[in-house]
Amino acid sequence: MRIVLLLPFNTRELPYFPNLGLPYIQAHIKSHGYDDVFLGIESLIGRKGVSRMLQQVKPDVVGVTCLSFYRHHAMELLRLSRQIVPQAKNILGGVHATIMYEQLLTHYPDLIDRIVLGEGEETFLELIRDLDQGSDGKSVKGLACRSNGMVTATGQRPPLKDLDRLSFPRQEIFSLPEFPGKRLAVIHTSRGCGYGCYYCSTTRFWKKWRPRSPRNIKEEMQAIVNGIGAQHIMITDDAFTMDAQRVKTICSFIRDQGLNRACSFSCSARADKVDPEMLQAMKEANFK
Ligand code: B12
Ligand code: SF4
Repeated sequence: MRIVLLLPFNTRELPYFPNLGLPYIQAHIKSHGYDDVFLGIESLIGRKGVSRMLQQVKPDVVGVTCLSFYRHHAMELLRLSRQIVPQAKNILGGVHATIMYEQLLTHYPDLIDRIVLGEGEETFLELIRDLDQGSDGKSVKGLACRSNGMVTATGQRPPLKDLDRLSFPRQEIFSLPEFPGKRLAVIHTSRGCGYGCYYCSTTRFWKKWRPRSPRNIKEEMQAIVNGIGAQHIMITDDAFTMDAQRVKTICSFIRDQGLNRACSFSCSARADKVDPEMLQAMKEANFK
């Protein structure tokens, strides 16, 4: 089974700053025995690079990620996939695809074969296994598709219970020569958020706040600093500071391991979820 995963071009996204969704999907299916998984970042390789990748790999499955602001680019990549590898199954995932699945399957019936709803690792793996065994994958939990001309969905899969079990996403893609300053890495230490602001998709998409353990985060940070020599790690959680004790534990191991001398860190936080003691610990751990 050969799989190409594509991150569409997005003029507002800098090429050295790709999001972690597809690297997580790639790492997960690779760790389950699917080795031929190729990641294409359109902002880096261009439309021509994507075409070349599809021609060379001749994938059985093309997966595209879709946020609202680059949804048109996502559809263009699905169209390109149809032209170059018409036999490949076109799979869409991501926040926009999850929330707007009915509209997308109604408007683009010829381009989209399946939409993976919500957290993608397990659903995509099951779908790939199903397709690999010659089945149509339509009954896999966590999917939407068209059946007999109607849009149908198998419902969202329950969120993963233990994020420590996920393989670390490949980080080499972030240490690209194009990056003009520090060598950057991106890490996600928790999923979801304990709040439910009405304008935000996070709680609907990720459900409750689910942290990884400090030990698991330490392993990934060490691998990032030692492996690619990252000089800055951006923590991209929605709600990194949800648990003050956990933040302090993370800051302690960053200091104890000397990671703060090799590397600086940054994160986002709700203004009401920080306190002076936490900020002091973060300063000592070289958060900028
Ligand atoms: C970090 C972040 C940023 C960072 C960096 C982005 C980056 N390159 O990592 C910064 C601060 C730059 C940023 C900026 C913006 N962001 Co932002 N950002 C996030 C945040 C908090 C985390 C992204 C992430 O790494 N997620 C973790 C990965 C693992 O999740 P994932 O990508 O969704 O992938 C999983 C599933 O979706 C699924 N999946 C995804 N794709 C695919 C594809 C296939 C084939 C399959 C099977 C599965 C699958 O499986 C993956 C693993 O489970 C998200 C919220 C969130 N929690 O996702 C908002 C979010 C993506 N941002 C959002 C927005 C609106 C923006 C801005 C437009 C804000 C603005 N007005 O300027 C800008 C535009 C940025 C740009 N790219 O040009 C919205 C998008 C909403 C939407 N309707 O699409 C989100 C969802 C926030 C929200 N809750 O509303 N952002
Ligand atoms: S606190 Fe932030 S991440 Fe959480 S629901 Fe509100 S806006 Fe979304």
